[in-house]
Amino acid sequence: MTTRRTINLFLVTLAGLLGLPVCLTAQGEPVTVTFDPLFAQCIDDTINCTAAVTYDFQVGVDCPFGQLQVDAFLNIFNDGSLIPITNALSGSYPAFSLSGEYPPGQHSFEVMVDDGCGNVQTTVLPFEVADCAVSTPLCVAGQVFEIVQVEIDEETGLPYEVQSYISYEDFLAQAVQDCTPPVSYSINVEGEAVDPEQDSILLDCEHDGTIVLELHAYDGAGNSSSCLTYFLGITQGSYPCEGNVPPLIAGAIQTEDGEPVTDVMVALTGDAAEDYLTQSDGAYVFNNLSQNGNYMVRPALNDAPLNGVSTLDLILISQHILGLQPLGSPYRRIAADTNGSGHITTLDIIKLRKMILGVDTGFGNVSSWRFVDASYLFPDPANPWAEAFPESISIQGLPVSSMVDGNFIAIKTGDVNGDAVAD
Ligand SMILES: [Ca+2]
Ligand SMILES: [Ca+2]
Ligand SMILES: [Ca+2]
Repeated sequence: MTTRRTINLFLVTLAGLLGLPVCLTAQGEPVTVTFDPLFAQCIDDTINCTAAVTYDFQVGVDCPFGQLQVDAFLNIFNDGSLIPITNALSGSYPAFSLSGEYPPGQHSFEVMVDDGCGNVQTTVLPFEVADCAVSTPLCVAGQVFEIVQVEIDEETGLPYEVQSYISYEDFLAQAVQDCTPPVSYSINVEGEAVDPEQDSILLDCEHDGTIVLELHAYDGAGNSSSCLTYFLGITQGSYPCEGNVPPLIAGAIQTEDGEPVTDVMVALTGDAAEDYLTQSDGAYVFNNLSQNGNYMVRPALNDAPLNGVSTLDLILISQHILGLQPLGSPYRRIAADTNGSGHITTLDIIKLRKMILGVDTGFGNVSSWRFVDASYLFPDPANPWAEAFPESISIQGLPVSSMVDGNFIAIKTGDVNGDAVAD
């Protein structure tokens, strides 16, 4: 090559001396740029969501005394704008490298090599940065779930059994961060098919004891990862899971306005004796009873006789007695009978006034709360004493059905406008 270069210089010089036109065209062989195409580079900085890219290429020139010039440009997202990236270029003839941190997408470098002898070569080095992974989710383990839970229907006041769901949210300690959101999740019992759409599991009697679960996380780039967890399923005490479980008696205790009453002592007598104190849901349950057994349920609450009692109640009872504004329901009328005589008279007003004044401290003949079988239909709602209304529920020959409708309407004696506090 040295010889050819010398000859070129000699020919140019000679042409000048002879007065011949000098043709300053490229001398020597064309420039070559060679490289091995890069595979897709995976994000390795999940904070900045970039991949470290190193692109090697080799330059070949046939111009030993020329000033070799190598320029590099970045065509980010292949959008056509060429950004000079001098700092990203390293190496020396003939081996060079381009490097940098780049976001996910299709990009390319452009390398322009000028050998100083008039040979220029522009070469495109395409590359891709990809999101190849999603972080492993962190699972919470060891929770306890009852397979079936008893709830109260708000409209009917009836208790009913519902099957429990578990959600991936019950087991995911914290949301997975990813460079390609959104991250979604699924959950399945270990060994069962993984369905990315399944974000919860309806528990059934098969989920008894320790159940191992897989929680999967998916990023927007189609990657997934998973963690294992487990929960303890409890099927005991649920009818669907225990076909021969003894029947139960259950019910709800609410005011006429549908407010559950707390602290009612519900007494079960008959073939079993048991008490149940209602909580804020006003519900009670007696379990493990005998099929075909005979039982009676009677609620009782005799606290705070002045709860909900005010001079307004005196006025309303007076208006009822005078026929100006009759009390609107059989329950309101029972509430107005403060002396337990079975009708509403001025004696009930006198009794209530004595209590408001503190002369009397209790109703005496009647309890401060009374409870009527919710299924009872008054034959004459204007006269609830037309026949003895049921203040307990009797069950003869308890069937093996899951529930017995043992609901009661609660009445606060003396409170005829329903402002007594039920809980
Ligand atoms: Ca990802
Ligand atoms: Ca009375
Ligand atoms: Ca009242």
